[in-house]
Amino acid sequence: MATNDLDRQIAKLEKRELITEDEVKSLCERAKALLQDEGNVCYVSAPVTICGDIHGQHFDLMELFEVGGRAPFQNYLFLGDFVDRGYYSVETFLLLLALKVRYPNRVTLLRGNHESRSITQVYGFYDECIRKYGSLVVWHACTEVFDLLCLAAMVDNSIFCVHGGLSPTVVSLDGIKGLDRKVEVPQEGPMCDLLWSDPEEIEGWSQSPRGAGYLFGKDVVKQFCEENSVSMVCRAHQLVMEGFKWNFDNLLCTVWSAPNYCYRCGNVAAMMQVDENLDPSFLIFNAAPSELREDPQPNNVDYFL
Ligand SMILES: [Mn+2]
Repeated sequence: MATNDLDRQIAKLEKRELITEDEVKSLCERAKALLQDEGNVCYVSAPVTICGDIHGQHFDLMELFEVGGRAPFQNYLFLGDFVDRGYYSVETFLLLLALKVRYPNRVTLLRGNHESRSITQVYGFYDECIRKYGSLVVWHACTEVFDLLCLAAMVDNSIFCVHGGLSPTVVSLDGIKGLDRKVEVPQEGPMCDLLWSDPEEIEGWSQSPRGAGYLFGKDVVKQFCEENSVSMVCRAHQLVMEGFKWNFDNLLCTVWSAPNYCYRCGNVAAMMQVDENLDPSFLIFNAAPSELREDPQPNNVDYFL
């Protein structure tokens, strides 16, 4: 696939125009070849803009790029949950994937708990693929890419980034690097925990109300940071009304990048900009203005409910 083909596909996907099934297949093959060689923990250099959940809100992803700047002029690290819930999971994931393939050193995509066969069959992406392409070819191609997405990232060997949180069974970076990630997200175990866990004001570990992953306290994060020479943990996975939230005396930050989540939560969204000195600052953004969007009405879409 030539670069100008890729640029043309990016231009279409930015306008929420679908690319052909054959184009999706070859884009996914190229992405798989690229991701195949990555480790479970990928290494990213600052400056970089870190983004949380997107969930198929394509108009708002374009607003994110409007506010945060475009790749390749800005480096981006997305913490997963590209699909499900919103109306444009297909266009959202394919756009981010095309940007990854076009600018591999500028764009990093981590796996979220929604980048999974079982979850997408319940929360929208599977149905959207059938509705928009009339078959499961695109869903199959995308889920094969999901299996290769990195589990975590380190920014300048200092900031540990992951979709959900930590795992009680893998408490070192080397342990995470040793996992077999190239599988469907398991229902339990360390890989599941990294994608599903949440911080909480507790000591140690506790069962998660989500039914997957764990809740973990400040002592857990403190120990993880000390033993792995990590300065802080940056993660997504939980809606935050203000777009970002610090926990545990600034040892952990949650970043959320889907404004007015599910088109009704009323929250703002954020990106964390990490500069050359590893100092974080936040860009806050709102949902794309309603006069610019043509989202279906929530009440008319069955899968949304
Ligand atoms: Mn999530």
